[in-house]
Amino acid sequence: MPHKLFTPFTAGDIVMKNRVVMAPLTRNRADDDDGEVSDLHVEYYRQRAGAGLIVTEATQISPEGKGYIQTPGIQTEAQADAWRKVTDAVHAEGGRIVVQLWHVGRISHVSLQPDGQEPVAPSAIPAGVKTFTAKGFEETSTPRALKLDEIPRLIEDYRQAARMADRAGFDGVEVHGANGYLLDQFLKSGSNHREDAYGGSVENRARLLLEVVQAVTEELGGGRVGLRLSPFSPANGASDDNPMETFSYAIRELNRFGLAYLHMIEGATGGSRELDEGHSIAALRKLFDGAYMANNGYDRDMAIEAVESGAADLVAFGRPFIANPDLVTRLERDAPLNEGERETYYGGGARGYTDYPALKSA
Ligand code: 8OZ
Repeated sequence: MPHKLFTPFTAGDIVMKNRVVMAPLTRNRADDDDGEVSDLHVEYYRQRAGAGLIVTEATQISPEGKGYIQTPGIQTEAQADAWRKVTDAVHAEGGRIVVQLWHVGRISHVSLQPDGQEPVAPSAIPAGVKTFTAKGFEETSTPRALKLDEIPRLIEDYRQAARMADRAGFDGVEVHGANGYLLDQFLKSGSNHREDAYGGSVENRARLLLEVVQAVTEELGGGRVGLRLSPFSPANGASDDNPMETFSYAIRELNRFGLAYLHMIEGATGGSRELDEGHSIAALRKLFDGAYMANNGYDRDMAIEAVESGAADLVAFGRPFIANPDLVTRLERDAPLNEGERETYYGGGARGYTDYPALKSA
């Protein structure tokens, strides 16, 4: 009997050949001017199509949603048509792929924004973290607070991105609601000091997320939409006075959209899985009616156990997929894993991207 981790699973409308997911990984290799992906991306994702599902690197829904150099976009037809080559390659290998829809909010720098403007955020509070710009690693810029009458246009940007995702041939989208970017900035009290309908109470702080999910599910159907959250992660300056309350409310409300899955970063992003007293991923998961995708520091044994016990339906692996294009085969055979080279994680070309070896065929 194969481990359940290696058996098929259907999340909403997305039929996967196994339950190992390639987590979204920012790699900074898109064209910095037009935000288009290239043949290099086609090869990178094709090599990783053994995953049950690939979630692409975070991909901005608009120019103002960009916060790092050389990240791709999914707003224009040209960007969608460039992604089409990626989705065709993954599908030809029997894989499935969704695009992660991203707006960075305050995690940006004026040099990355249209006309050198300030980044936008729920409130004009700097994140106090760094981003990669043309000059290297720079402090993020102080943002300006979005005006109330700008919010409908922002939601339309998500809707347009969902349309372009469909045009590009993606199986669906994952809304990026995690890691201190725009939607997480609205959700969490530390970054949202608004006094209108989008700030203050939990209901108000969750409003933008729910309106974005509504727009995207109207375009694609709930069964083609996933969502990533990081309730307890301090990534990019995120903080909330009462994350159990905030996320219990948001997750209960999300049930009405019939989403394909909920993807949770179970702890500090890329770091500790330990939670504060009273914080519980299992308790939040229990509130969600759909498929549950676990992430953060899983190894083979943890993933097998999580799926076997029912703690998770799907497990997303991030860093191991950088250096192991055939990660699923390696996990199935309990084969050794390649080590990734940090210097080539962010930016560069084929080196450290498409040149990691697969296992030699038997
Ligand atoms: C690492 C570097 C830049 C961006 C995230 C999109 O944390 C990211 C990201 C990660 O979700």
